[in-house]
Amino acid sequence: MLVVEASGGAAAPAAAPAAAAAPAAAAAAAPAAAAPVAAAAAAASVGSVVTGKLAHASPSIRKFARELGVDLGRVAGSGPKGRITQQDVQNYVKGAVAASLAAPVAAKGGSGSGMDVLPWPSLDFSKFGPTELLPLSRIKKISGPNLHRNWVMIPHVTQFDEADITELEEFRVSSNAANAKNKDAIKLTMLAFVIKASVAALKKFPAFNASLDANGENLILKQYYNIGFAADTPNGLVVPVIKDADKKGVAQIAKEMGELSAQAREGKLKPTDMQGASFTISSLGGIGGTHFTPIVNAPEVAILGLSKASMKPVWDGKAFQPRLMMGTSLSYDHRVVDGAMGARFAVYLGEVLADMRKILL
Ligand code: CAO
Repeated sequence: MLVVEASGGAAAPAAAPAAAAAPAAAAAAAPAAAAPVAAAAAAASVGSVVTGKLAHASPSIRKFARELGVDLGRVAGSGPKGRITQQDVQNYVKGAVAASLAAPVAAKGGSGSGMDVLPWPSLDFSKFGPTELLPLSRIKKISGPNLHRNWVMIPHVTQFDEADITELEEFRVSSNAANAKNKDAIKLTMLAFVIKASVAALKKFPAFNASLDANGENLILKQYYNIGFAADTPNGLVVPVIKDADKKGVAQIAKEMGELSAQAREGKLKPTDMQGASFTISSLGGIGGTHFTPIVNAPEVAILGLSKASMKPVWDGKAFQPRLMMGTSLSYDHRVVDGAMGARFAVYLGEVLADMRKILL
């Protein structure tokens, strides 16, 4: 499950997140950059002979070797009496270059020096049947690299849980029914309640409402609660943001979500509508499924996935009771949040959804 924050253009998810992640990317790249050097050094001994004796070569060959940075002590001579020829020096250099190029492949699986993966398969699919070329949408082209970065750079853990929303759903449905005759009434949505419950959990567990700083050594705790929500549009996924959700009621949040979702579907969201989230929720509750693994939207630290609620028998200590249970999937950055805290956040969120009065405590 893939989510991005847009920060420029209709869905330019990533100027800010990318900038924030850049030092980490650079850090990750550093060992990779060093690898060819090490590989070249190792390769320098490939096919060469270390004699320990003074190399037997003419002054012009010595000059040639110096210009190429070749240590003649490592070059085997093929001329009369082991004399090193120009061809020997050239062969040595060719061997060193070839070996340095091959080294990262040979080191695959054990180098620890970045993503030593095979090239993407390139196939002529028409050999197997008819095909059609469909270009990715602009949103997908922008969000793809962000999702890829977030997937490979953030050590994700996803905590699955179930929230008992029986009473909450009854309250939501009865409130909407009571307002049904008022044409200006706002339809209260489950997601709006979950945004409110999430703010309570973020306040209790501030590390979730935070970002790692650029060098990955400090946590920037945010004192605002801007909640992004994934919205499905014909062109792809966008993440509008409800600003200051802690200061708004459920009806106001539901109203803003309705407006932002409509603008998202019409492709009319402004970049500022998609910036500044401190936490994101992705709801597939209107579609189906039990759980999924949302991808953290860097530089945020966590994302909550909601799945479709269904009636389940829940043991109350004496008997099974029919309860409306909603799957929750909390993905978090394990560099920031440990497993116990992840589970506590999910449990607390479930408690709040089971009884929203907990927020008042
Ligand atoms: N369990 C069961 N039913 C649910 C539910 C849940 N958790 N959440 C919503 N529903 C039901 C609602 O009751 C409603 O049914 P009715 O029309 O009969 O009342 C229906 O689903 C639609 O719900 P909604 O109007 O409240 O909309 P929503 O809050 O579920 O979703 C929005 C709004 C913008 C999130 C949605 O339009 C959307 O785009 N969802 C997809 C997001 C997405 O793609 N996420 C994945 C991102 S990662 O790739």
